[in-house]
Amino acid sequence: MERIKNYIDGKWVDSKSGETFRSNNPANKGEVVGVVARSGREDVDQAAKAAQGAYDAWRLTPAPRRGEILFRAAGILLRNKESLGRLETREMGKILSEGLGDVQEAIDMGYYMAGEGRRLSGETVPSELPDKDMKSVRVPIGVFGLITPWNFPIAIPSWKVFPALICGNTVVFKPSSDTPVCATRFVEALVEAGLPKGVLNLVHGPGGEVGEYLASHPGVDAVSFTGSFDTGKRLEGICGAIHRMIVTEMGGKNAIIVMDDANLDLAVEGALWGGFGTTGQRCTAASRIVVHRKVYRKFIEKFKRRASRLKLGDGLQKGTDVGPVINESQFNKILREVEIGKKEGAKLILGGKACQKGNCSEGYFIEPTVFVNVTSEMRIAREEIFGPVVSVIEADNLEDAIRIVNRTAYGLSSAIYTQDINSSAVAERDLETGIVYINASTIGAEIQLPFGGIKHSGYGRKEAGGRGGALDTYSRWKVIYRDFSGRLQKAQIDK
Ligand code: UN1
Repeated sequence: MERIKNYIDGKWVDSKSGETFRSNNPANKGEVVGVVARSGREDVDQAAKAAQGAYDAWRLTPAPRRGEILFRAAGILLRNKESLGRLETREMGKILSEGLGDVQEAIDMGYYMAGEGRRLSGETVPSELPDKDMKSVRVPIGVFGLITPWNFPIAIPSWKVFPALICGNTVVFKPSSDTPVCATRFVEALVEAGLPKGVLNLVHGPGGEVGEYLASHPGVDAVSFTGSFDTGKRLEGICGAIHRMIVTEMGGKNAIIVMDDANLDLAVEGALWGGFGTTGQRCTAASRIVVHRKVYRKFIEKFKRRASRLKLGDGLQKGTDVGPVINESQFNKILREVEIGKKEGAKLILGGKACQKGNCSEGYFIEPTVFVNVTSEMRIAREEIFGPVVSVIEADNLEDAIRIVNRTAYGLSSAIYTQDINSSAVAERDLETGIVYINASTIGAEIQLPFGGIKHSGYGRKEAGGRGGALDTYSRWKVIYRDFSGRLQKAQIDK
């Protein structure tokens, strides 16, 4: 059991109140992974003050130098990859290969953003007047409040912290209370890499208190949040009222379309990976499979057969396909949603229950669950469940399938399995989601491109990578005109 502290102004400290909370292993409730500082307002005040104090020196540090620190941090994460991956499995529950993948994403993000330190380019364009030049430069925004979820406990912090830092911002980072140890290990890598004090501050604590206070704090200039729609919308309201920039990345009700000409075995594999990978706890999870009526029965038969063979258990054990869900409240919520699905008339063909057999008896395990004969009006087809529950919906044709996919409040990710190039082109154009996959599942976005959705899935700019993701979110444009003619020149008028 480990004592996990805040990191404020270059020091590891307990919370002012001295209170703590526990982070437990969801596969084995009795195992405490860390005893963690439970912060309150005073701790956030101190962290914001430290971030403000460090801002000028960091903003004026040449970006390539900032990049060198990120590069070293990525190397440290790489060195510790195995132990970090195992920690992810213990603290969050995802199976080891996925834990290692999560760490790899953070390593990739670190190297990628380190390189951006030498490329934070803007534009220089000619002036319409003689002896005058003009350019746009990327400048930092100030102190960023970063709030991250538990489902990608190292990767998502890396999507936010690395770009915020390379652009010259300083940070107050509030990770999920379900995965504070992973977040701390991530911060430790940056500390070991030589990040100056005050540039990155870590504050643990409950979202309702610490996160909301951070988002509204006068010492913070901008906020980036990933988590549920309800919380994100509340934070958008708080920030909107005080004229503060906020980026939110929220839920999804993502769907895979399976056309009658699809490679059906490939589509089944995609649906399994998208629906039950990470125990369905990805905002990109494929919680709906919309199947052409000509292959509906055949798909269900194959999908059920494959899903029923998935092995549930502790993700550290070899051969486990699906780990536990994160905590008791999610466990109860998912089972409630399953009951609602049954009452609404959807047909449950697999799972639907907690699993308490064998090595599942000590954790929050829910059997991979499949509903068929689902219609888009049903709650299970509309609400994000964030667990191992997949709804199969029948469609008449491509247009009908696209209509069904678009008929939710969310718009993060979608996919189509088809061999027809024209069908894929129509889907690519008409699916109302931030990300579209062709012949691949709805999960597994890469960091070199922006990540994020539309409608209830996100607000503001995109996340993660690509210029439109990382850099545009964490910097703003400043435009400079320089007149060296020595006389008054008037644009538009002196032409
Ligand atoms: C999330 O669930 O919040 O595309 C992010 C994916 C992952 C990221 C998911 N790379 O599924």
